[in-house]
Amino acid sequence: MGNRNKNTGFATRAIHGLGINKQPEGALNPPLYMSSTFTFDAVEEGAAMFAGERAGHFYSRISNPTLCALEERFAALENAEAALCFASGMGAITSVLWTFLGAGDEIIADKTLYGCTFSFLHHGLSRFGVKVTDVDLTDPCALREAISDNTKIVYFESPANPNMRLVDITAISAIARESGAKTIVDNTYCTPYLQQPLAMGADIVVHSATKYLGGHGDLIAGMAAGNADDMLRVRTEGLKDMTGAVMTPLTAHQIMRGLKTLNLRMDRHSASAQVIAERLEAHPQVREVYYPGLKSFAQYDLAKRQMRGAGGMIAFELNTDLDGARRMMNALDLIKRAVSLGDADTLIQHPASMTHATYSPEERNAHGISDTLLRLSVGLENVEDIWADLERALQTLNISAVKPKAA
Ligand code: 3LM
Repeated sequence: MGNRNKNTGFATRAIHGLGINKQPEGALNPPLYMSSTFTFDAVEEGAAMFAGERAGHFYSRISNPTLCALEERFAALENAEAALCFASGMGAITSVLWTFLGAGDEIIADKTLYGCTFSFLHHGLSRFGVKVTDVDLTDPCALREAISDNTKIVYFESPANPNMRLVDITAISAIARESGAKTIVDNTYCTPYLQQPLAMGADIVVHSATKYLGGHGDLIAGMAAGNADDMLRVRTEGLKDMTGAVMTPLTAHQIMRGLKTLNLRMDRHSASAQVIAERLEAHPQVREVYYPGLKSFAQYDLAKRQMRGAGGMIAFELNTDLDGARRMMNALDLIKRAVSLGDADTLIQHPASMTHATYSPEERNAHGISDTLLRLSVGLENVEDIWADLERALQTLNISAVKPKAA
């Protein structure tokens, strides 16, 4: 079978990949190769594989046919030459960064990052002689001023976890490229269905596949995509030798199942989040809503330019203090109090004490992460049921504690 799906639509590629490989026994789905090692017909064959002179699988920390099936399918979705699977999103991020950074190099990162990514940069990489510089990448001029010959990587999330700030991927990638640095984008919040950073000039995308790619809250996984040379280096350096953060074949299989409905789920997450964001914005107990699909969102035009839809994540602040916010969250019933995101189930969490507790209070303040910010991952339940739960919980707020809405 040839490369028959190269010009097909996203949903078709999510289900069939590029249609290059026919499965054994006529199976519809790729088989699960639960094998840590692969046998050689002769020692010379093994030696040639170890020397990189012959293609083939010989140990599942390096490659496995089930993982390769997912890698091929995911590369087709990100429009990348190649992709790689990892044991977790952090496994993807650390394997990629360990590959391309060394002592004396600099990484410029946006000010707002997922808590463990921030921690890896500031409490991990920086201990090994890598200079970590935080720059407000929502302002391309700030990157132009900060970037130097030592800068090897420019790294950001868009939208950023948890406050939804967007970064202009085209503008930032162009500045990084002029200076010889690679741009790496964490595309977890959007998935390749809503945003394609590589097409906008980025070099590598990383994902927590734990979220929308898996989509059902039942696995931990990571993915990366980029050009074939970069992905080969990450496979043989960062992944094989430095982290060993290898995905299991069963997880790869579950993610391929998740991908088959990715576009449907993302459309529904986005449509429901739009309704919830608009109703939150109009609610008297809500002070501020940060959602790229709202006209009031500071970067609404940029969102329209670089995202196909606004996604399922909303950040918001209530017209009350932290105790009031906790009371509201504890009153929720259908909506579950949990970290993670992108599941069929709607989840709510408090970044300052949970996902972003890796920042000190001073750092959160300096990095635009308010202590009263709440984060909602809008799931796939009926939107009226999600809203009914929120509206009821908002009513439990003590009216006398309400502060006037900011002008
Ligand atoms: C969370 N986030 O609730 P894993 N990149 C982004 C992420 O949001 C995450 C990762 C990478 C959350 C996890 S907090 C203890 C729970 C934008 C994870 C890391 O290694 O697959 O968890 O991905 O925001």
